[in-house]
Amino acid sequence: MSPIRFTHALVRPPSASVVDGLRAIEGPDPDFARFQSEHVGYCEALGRAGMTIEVMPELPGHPDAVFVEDAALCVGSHAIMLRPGTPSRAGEAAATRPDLDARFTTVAQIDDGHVDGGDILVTADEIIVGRSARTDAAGVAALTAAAEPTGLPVRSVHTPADVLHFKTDCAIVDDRTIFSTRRLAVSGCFDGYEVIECPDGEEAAANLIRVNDVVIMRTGFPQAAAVLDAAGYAVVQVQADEAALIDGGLSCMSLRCAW
Ligand code: CIR
Repeated sequence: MSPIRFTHALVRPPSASVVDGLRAIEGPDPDFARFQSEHVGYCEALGRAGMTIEVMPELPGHPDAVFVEDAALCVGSHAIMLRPGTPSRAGEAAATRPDLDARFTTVAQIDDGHVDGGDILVTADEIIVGRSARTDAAGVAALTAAAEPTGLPVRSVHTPADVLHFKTDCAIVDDRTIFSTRRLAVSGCFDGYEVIECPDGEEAAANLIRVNDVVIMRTGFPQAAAVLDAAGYAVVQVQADEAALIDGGLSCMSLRCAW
C-alpha cells in the first residue's frame, strides 16, 4: 500500500460556523468567504494532482468539521471511525460514518479513549500515532485493534508539547521519506526513515501533503519550498491562511483514499 498514491479525496466544505472554530491561542476569526474560496483552491489542487473529489455535506453544528481528517482514518479499502479528543468535535465521527459506510469495504470504530486523525501518519510499513492533548493511550490501544484489517502495525510516539497534532509537524513525502520539523525529528521517532528537515522558523509549512506526483504545501514558506524543490519534489502551493487561523493545515481538510 503506497502512502502517497491516491485516487479520491473526501472533503467537506466549511459552513458559516467555521468562524467559531477552535484555536489554541486567542486570535482573529477566519473570514468565511475567504475560507470558502481557499477551500475551493485546495480542492482544485487535489483534482489537478489526479484525485476525484467527493464532497460530503456541510455540518453547521460542528464548526471544525471542515477538518475531516480528524474524524476518520482511511487506509486502502479500510476506514476507521476515530474519537476526536475535544468535546466540541466528538460528534463528527458519527456524522461522517454514513459517507464512509457507502464507500469502504470495512468501517471499524474505536470505542475507547481518544484519537484525532491529525495525530496519525501512515507510511508504507506502519501507522505512527503521536500521543497529544487530543490522542491518549487508551485511544492508541483501541486504534491498534481496529487497524488490524489494514495489515499495518500501529506504533505509538509522542507529539511535542504545545504542538496540536503530530502531523502539524510532519508529513510523508515518499515511501520512506518524512518532512519534519527539527523539534519533532529530534525525538527519534523517525529513526530508520530518511528525514528532510523543515527549516527553523517555517514550522507551519510542515503540515503538507504528498499526493501522487506532487507535494502540496501552503504559500508563504519560501525556504521550505526551496528545500523540497532542491530534493527533487514537484511543489505546488495553495493558500490556506484562513484555516491556519483556527490551527488547521492541509492534511486535515481531506480524507485521501486509494480505491
Ligand atoms: C481543532 O482545534 O480541532 C481545529 N480548529 C483544527 C484541527 C486541525 N486538524 C488537524 O491538524 N488534523
